[in-house]
Amino acid sequence: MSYDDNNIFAKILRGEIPCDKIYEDKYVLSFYDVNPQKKIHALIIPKGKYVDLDDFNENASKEEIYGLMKGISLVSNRLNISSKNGKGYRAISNISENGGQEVLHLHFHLIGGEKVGKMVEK
Ligand code: DGP
Repeated sequence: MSYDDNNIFAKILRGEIPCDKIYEDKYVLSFYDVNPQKKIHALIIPKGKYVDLDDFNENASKEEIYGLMKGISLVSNRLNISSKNGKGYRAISNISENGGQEVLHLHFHLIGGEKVGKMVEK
């Protein structure tokens, strides 16, 4: 699937739609999910135009991949949910139709602040 510049996260990246920002650097933007599933529900997205994790791993530079992976732990530390300074969290990336992806710009959900519960529905 090709990248659609009109997806909601592209609009957030361009500043056309506001977000509750947690962290930003050259490679990533992190903000709170508009529809939190647990006490803490953050999103982290790469600044580059990637539809999903497969697209990212295939086409992103090493720096972008490193930046996103590092960014996840940076944000978890900032939110005090990491295994080091909190009680842990779940990092999820939904991919395409069977994964239940709604917004077609790669993102990881960082969910924590309390027990997250069952990993998947049966
Ligand atoms: P997914 O199903 O993995 O594509 O999750 C998309 C998430 O994005 C969903 O949890 C709700 C969140 N979301 C959708 N629109 C907005 C928005 O405009 N702002 C913020 N902060 N989150 C949004």
